[in-house]
Amino acid sequence: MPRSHRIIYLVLALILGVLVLSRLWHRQARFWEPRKDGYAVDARVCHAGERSVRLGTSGGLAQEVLLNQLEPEPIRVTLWSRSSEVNPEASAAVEVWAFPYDPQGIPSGWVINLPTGTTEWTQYETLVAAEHPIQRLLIQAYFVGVRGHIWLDEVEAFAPSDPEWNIVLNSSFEEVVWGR
Ligand SMILES: [Ca+2]
Repeated sequence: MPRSHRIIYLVLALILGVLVLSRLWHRQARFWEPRKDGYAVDARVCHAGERSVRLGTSGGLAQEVLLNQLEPEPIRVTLWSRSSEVNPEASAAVEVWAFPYDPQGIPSGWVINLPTGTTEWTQYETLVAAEHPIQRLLIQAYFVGVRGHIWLDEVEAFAPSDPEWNIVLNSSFEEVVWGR
């Protein structure tokens, strides 16, 4: 095989390899696991800092936070969200699940409904007030629709005993890692 052909094959193999890897690996927000079809880190649209996350139809993400409460204490969860051309029948929400220490215990859930249609950045919140001490909190967002995008930024949670301490990690989606 002529040398020039070998170089062409090598370049084509490299391009193919990069394409395959970029399909399998993409940027993720640290500490946020994708759900369903996942999410995209958006460096062009954000409410604070330089990034947000964008959900397409069938998108989702989640983070589990260890609280290890000794006494029941309400947790205030706040977030910013905006939407673009989301069909009105779409179902989009952030669910907050509070898990008790007892593995057989039933978790309590709270829901923040996210906007449909086209909306500017708006802040939403809920108060998670479980009857029993919370061992861990699961915060998960999902978007089930047929068209449009929903953005999230500054997903934060605070306990009244320390209202300055946001317990959600990478809540503004500024820390980015590569992942699948
Ligand atoms: Ca941000």
